[in-house]
Amino acid sequence: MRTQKILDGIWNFAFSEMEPDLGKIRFADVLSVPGCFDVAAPYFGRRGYGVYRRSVESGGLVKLAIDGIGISGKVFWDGREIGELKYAYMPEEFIFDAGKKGSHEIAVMTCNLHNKIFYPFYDFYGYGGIFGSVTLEELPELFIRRVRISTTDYRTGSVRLRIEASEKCDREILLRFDDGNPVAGMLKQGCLDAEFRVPDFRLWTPGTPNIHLLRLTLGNDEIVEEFGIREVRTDGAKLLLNGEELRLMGYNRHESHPYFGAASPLSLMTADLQFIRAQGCNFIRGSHYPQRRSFLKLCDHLGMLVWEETLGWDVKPPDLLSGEFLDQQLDQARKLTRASFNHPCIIIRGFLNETESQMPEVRPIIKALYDAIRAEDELCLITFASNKYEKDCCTDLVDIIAMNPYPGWCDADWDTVSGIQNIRPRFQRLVDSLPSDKPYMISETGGSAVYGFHDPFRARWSEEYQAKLLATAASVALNDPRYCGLAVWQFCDAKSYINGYVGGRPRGFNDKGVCDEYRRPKMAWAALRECIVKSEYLKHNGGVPVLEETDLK
Ligand code: ADA
Repeated sequence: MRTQKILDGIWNFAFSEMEPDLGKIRFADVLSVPGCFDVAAPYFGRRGYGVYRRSVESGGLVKLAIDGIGISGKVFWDGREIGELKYAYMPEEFIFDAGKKGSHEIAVMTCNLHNKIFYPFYDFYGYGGIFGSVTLEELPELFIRRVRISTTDYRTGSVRLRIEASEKCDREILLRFDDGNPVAGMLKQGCLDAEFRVPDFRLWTPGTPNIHLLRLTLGNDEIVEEFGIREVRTDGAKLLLNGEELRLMGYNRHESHPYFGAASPLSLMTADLQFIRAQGCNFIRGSHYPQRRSFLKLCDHLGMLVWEETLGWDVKPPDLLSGEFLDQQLDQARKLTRASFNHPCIIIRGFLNETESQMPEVRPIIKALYDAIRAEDELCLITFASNKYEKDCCTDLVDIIAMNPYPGWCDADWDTVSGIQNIRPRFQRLVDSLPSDKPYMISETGGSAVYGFHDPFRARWSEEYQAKLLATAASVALNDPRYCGLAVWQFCDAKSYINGYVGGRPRGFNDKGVCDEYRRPKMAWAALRECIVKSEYLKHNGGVPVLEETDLK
């Protein structure tokens, strides 16, 4: 087996408002990795360059993996730049010659200044730092570069394996599923593309998230990859998991916490997902960026279905229509598909949240992004979340139609006390106007509530108003077969911009969380649970058990 060094821990740290010269930095401080430097004193809220450094014993050919940074960065080995981290949140890997065995210095220069990938107007905070684990593997000269595992027939447990070695060699490779006997395969020109039947296979579903292991041995290299056997596809307006109707219910979730920023520890992610699952939910939309490897692994093991997407939020022309913007979106789409290919939890890949999909000029962009993901993964479902509703001219280009309607909140007139009566008719008009030959889901809906603010007349921003709004929306979407899913906006309040935002961001937070930023449930939590327990969705949720209320106490 390859040995993997986990480099998480205490690193030297230096902050500078201007881009520093690495050779001249005085590392006067220390911070933790993973961690966001701008969540606590003395760097709270500051924007600039946060440089992390530590020493590591290693050498020879190595693979360095970083599970997400913010907002951008560069990686250095003994002062030499070995790679760029262009995209916030994106897991990245670098293979390079680390020199002679011995002590070396690794530095990660992060920068939390906004740029033309993460614009300052995005409705979520742009944290700085190293969000996920940093790991280093020493590689033999001939190594397994990549393995893709996809289910070709869930009824027989057949999988397609595509293996790439580091050299174009013709060599034997040993494959072993779980504790079974090793089977020999042949690499031709460094590649193998073949179908295998997994012995004693068990299907992956949200209720039974069975994980299989594939051990690959090539010369001195050996890796173990996890995978699940499951098929997700559409049939007319239905979504199918292993041939059975699947409906989705869950939340949009930001990586956000007052003390951790976007570097949530695994224990926090686990607590979030367990809580969401206990409500009977089976789905997370990882809004609005690529998801950490550790998060996806957790979802694989917990049986949580995931939509992940490129970073890009309401970018408008002229930037949207510039070739440069499309190139970076395509690059992100390919990278995220490659990074998460083997995770059974991923069912949907997306891009460009709330883009200008009413403009004919945007069609080629959507088509190009769809094709880029499809070229990497022939099976996943592909879409984007639209807020152009009846005016959207791109619904024919995707596999699932996904819309973000906000009746009851964003449709307020100056003199309306409540907009709740608008929800049912608005949902109905929208669903009637959409093509009925494809599955349709609500990828966002919601309203704000300030935790602890109560009002007997259900004033806007009260917990009562939000609870009523979400219960009304959920009772429609969870009981009408025309909806294959509902992702509530959002799981918990998430930091946005301190100086406010046109839609109203009191406290500097997007307050549409069903929990506050410390995960304390608002009234909407129980209201949604009640809807879920009574809904049609429960018959099609892939077997997720809803905990009794007594188990939640
Ligand atoms: C949009 C957007 C979300 C959030 C939401 C809101 O739908 O996709 O990121 O900003 O609006 O709270 O207004």
